[in-house]
Amino acid sequence: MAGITDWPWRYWAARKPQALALTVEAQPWSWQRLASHCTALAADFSRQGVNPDDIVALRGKNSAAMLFSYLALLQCGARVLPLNPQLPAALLSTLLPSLGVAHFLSVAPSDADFPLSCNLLHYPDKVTDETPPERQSPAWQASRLATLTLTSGSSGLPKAVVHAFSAHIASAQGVIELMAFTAQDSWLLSLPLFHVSGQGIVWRWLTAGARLVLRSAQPLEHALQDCSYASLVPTQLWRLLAQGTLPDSLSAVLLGGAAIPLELTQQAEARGIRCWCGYGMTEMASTVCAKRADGQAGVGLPLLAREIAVQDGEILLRGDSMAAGYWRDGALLPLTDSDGWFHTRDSGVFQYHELHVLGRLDNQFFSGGEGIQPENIEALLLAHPKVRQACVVPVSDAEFGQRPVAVIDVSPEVTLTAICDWLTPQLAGFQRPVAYYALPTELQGGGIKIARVQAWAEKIYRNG
Ligand code: 4YB
Repeated sequence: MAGITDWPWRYWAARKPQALALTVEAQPWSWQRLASHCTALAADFSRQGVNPDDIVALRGKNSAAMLFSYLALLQCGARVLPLNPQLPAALLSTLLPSLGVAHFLSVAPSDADFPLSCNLLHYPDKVTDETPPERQSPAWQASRLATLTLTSGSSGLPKAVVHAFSAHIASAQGVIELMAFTAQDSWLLSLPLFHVSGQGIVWRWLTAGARLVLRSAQPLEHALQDCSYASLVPTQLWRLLAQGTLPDSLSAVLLGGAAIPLELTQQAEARGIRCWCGYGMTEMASTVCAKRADGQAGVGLPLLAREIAVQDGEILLRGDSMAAGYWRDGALLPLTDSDGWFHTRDSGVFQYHELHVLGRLDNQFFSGGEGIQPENIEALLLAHPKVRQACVVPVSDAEFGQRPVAVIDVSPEVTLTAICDWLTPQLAGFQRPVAYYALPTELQGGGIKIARVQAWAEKIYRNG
């Protein structure tokens, strides 16, 4: 694999100008066209006042305009903070000033064409009559801080995780090697750019000089046409399998973001899809451990340039893909201990020569004085052939303190009552969920996140 020595789109444009870099809907883009487009857009951003090291919030769903803005802002030397368009205005009004955001760019879903100019809002309102001088792109430097990616904590404001280009590339190299992703392959941008899983796809594409496929407005099975690789959260793959709509071109799927049911990878492998089970997180720029699905629970071993330790049942990580820190009040806060380890708060164990992720250390709760580890109940639920995803969370209860409820995604041919009848005899009284809810779609993007499911379940349970 080549060492990238320029902005990656320019690096590939210099080496294979006419090769296909991108497919947007049905439109092909060569590396040359992509590089010229990014360079023109970067010049426009810089005319509008974007300076090296400025933090630029980039809000939007995946689209060509989002991708081009992401690349062009990086080429200006700015640090890009991709934002989920669903984040409420009240949260942004606290978060953005605390991060020192200089400019805000909101990309509307209708920006389907490829604008050479996007209007930035300056933040806080920087009123100026002067047109800033146009600057040359700064030189590519792998050690430069490139992106801020939000990750939700268990409480408070989301944390902004800062990655240098070198971390994204180190992350990409491990996955490219493991999954044998080559310049002849294509990866669908199947997960959002505002999540580390979407940026992981972009950096694998740029590092390998392969082809990226962007088909934002289509159902997944259409978007996947003529793609060889995709990153999926378990629900997306369950749906494709249930609909029987897996395209022939799809040969490899990287799964992650949440526990991956064995039944899922077994079904997909039986249909000719090679599946990799991954364990990753924002702080490590996506995948840390992964393995080809082999019918055994577990997420394999650390990829190239990552290390794992398990200390007192907690998974610790370090390696070249690690973030430079969290961004707070204009400075980087370290995220490691004095030995350079990041403490994940995930509980894990090395068993049969691979890592097993057991759940979040902080998920244990108490009901009437009895300790409940939700993952134990989830594992039973996932053993039911019709349960695709399961999440057990506590809701507050006057008598018991907290009680478990089950939020599950099941195949349509089975009812929640049937699941309850099946599960109840397998559990001690205090472990039995007091309610069963269908997992709503809004909680399924990017891997199920417990804090969000818990807040949702608490509200539904309260309202009867
Ligand atoms: C897990 C878990 C697992 C994460 N078992 N808990 O490119 C990829 O690696 C990818 C491909 C497909 C789908 C998602 C991805 C990701 O990047 C996911 C990264 C992610 O979820 N980051 S996060 O910061 O939002 O959440 C991290 C947490 O998610 C971890 O600390 C775990 O608790 C959980 N998780 N993979 C069980 N295989």
